[in-house]
Amino acid sequence: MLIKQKKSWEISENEVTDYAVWANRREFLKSMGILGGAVSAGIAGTSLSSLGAAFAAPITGFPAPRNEAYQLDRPITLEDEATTYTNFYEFGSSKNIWRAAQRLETDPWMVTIDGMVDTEMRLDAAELVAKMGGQEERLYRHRCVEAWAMAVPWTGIQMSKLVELAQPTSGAKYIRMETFHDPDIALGQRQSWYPWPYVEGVSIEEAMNELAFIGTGLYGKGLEKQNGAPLRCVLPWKYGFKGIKSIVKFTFTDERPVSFWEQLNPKEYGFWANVNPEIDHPRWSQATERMLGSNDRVPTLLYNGYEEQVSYLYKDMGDLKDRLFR
Ligand SMILES: Nc1nc2c(c(=O)[nH]1)N[C@H]1C(S)=C(S)[C@@H](COP(=O)(O)O)O[C@H]1N2
Ligand SMILES: [Mo]
Repeated sequence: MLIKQKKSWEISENEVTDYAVWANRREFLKSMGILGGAVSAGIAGTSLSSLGAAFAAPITGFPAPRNEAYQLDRPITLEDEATTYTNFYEFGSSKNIWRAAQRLETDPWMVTIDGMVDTEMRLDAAELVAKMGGQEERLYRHRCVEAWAMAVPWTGIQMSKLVELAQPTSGAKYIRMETFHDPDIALGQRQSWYPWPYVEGVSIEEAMNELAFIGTGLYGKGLEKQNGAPLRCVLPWKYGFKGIKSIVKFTFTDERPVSFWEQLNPKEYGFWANVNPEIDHPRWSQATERMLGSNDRVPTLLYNGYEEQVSYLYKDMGDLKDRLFR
């Protein structure tokens, strides 16, 4: 059977429809006088967010067209493995938290973009996705610092589109990202020795790299809660802990953010955290990794196999150890 392959830049019919639904919703809000003066207020969309939350709809547009530029060197991990073996400390420190994560309410989901930007914004996740221009699917490798790995089809949006939307001021150097904080729902957040909420960060240069991705889906569907619904970060050349889940805030700043794991243990979890087989974790080797669903170990690749795309980001950073791990 001949299947017409969509080019990566072609927008899918799904997304066109979704955009129309979204635009109608805006029209509806406008007709009710809710959207009226929002833009002239200090924070654009404030009145939409407080009143509009009730109208929010989940992110749609799945499956999104696959961007064939991103290929894998290994089989795709079974969906069951990737959705039942997850790290999400908000719901507990074991890998088996997928049931506990179902308590998270992800619709509506308000996201704040603030800090060193032209106009601060507060808007629901689906609206943010629509404003960034729709989604695509990419096959990426994923490497946890604990030396397990997977290969999965993410749906999402290139992170550069967030930067374009936010219009950072010239002094901004980093994006600080933050996960929700709700210990009533996420019982792991009652463990007071962790520095909640989970925080991560990237330099704006990194965010502009083509691989940096805001994930909204996995296996052609919206993200499962345990995988970080409704939107998370995906940085395939870095250790998985950089891929912060269930993001509620993007702050543009001139100060390097201190990540959750870095704050807990800076000797073991550095800010840059680029995958490197030659720099061992203080407590284990990083030379090999185990693919989820298998007991075999395969060699770890420098920058998780994405050296060609990302090495320019770190070439002037000095000491190898600092540049590749810390
Ligand atoms: N908010 C939050 N984000 C998080 C984590 C977490 O505990 N909390 N764990 C990280 C780690 S260590 C990894 S390996 C990836 C795992 O993503 P996955 O469970 O979807 O495979 O999420 C990262 N993002
Ligand atoms: Mo991880």
